[in-house]
Amino acid sequence: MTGRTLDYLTSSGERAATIVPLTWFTLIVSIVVCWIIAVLLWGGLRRTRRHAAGVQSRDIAVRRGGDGLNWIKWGLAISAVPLLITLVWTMAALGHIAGPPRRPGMTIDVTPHQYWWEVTYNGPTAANTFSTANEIHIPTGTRVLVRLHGADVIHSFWVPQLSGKTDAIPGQTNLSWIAADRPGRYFGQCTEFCGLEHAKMAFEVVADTPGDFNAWRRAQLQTAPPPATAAAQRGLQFFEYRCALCHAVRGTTAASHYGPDLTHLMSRQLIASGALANTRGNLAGWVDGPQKIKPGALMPDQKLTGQQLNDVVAYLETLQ
Ligand code: HEC
Ligand SMILES: [Cu+2]
Repeated sequence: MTGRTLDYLTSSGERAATIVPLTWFTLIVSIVVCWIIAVLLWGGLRRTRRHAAGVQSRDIAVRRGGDGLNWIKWGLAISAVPLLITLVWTMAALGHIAGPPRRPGMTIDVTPHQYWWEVTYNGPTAANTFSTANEIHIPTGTRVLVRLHGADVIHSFWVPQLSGKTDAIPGQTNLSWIAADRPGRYFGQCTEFCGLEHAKMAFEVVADTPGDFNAWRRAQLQTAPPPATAAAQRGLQFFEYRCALCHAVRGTTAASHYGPDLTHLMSRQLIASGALANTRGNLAGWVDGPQKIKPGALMPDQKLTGQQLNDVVAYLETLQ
């Protein structure tokens, strides 16, 4: 578990690993340069004070041919070296990682919406295709091509442990890619201001071993089983009449993709784009009053009776 960190000074995958040493190099060079400037400035100020006690600075004539110009020449020559190294290194790093991989091991489609992430895994047929939300599962050791589709406004896809940022622009498909060395959960965040709930538009990349990933994929391809208990059955009826307007559950009549696909809602650890842990209490709180949790989110408060809320949550809990 890597935790909810936007730490970009370490990496967990091939792509980020290419950028991190360059980040450290520029960071250290910048710190050293700031110190050198501070020390020279401090020395310079002391020298002038000593030499010119009681003399106004405007009275000191600038001497031509003095050693002042040498400082500038040397300063320029020395700073050109790290700048040149940074330039060449940046070009080399970009050459390695900027383009999409020529032979990606897997391709997924990610569509950021105002305030959540739709993730689609395309198979050869519709029965092999499914979509989920805010949790992107990938197998470790695989270069995964991410096709970013702009849906409404500009968003930006960023998983600091795995990759740099790529914008999703309406009417356009941008390409990014991610790869993870080891299993874990890697925090991601929208990094382009997209409206009221931009800050609560997070997601997670879950890297599984290839075996776990295939098991997960097989489970996601299943349609939802018919609910067994009376409460859950009432919940499904209510869901098809009230929530199907915006949500899909494969295996029922609910088929709208305006909001997240809920077929395997309970397989996700977080809901509402990372705003809440997926517990029964949080789920009930969200369904009843999403506007209290994410004011401005595009799911209106549902204003349910106690019975309706109970039934619909009982139904949601069957969506393993
Ligand atoms: C007008 C459209 C609309 C209706 C009606 C609606 N929702 Fe939503 N729902 C959304 C949107 C949009 C989101 C994503 C919100 C976000 O994260 O910003 C969402 C998110 C959710 C989530 C979180 C899913 C996840 O994985 O993060 C659940 C659970 C949910 N809705 C359940 C329901 C239930 C149950 C009902 C019916 C009582 C319902 N919704 C009615 C639009 C709607
Ligand atoms: Cu955003």
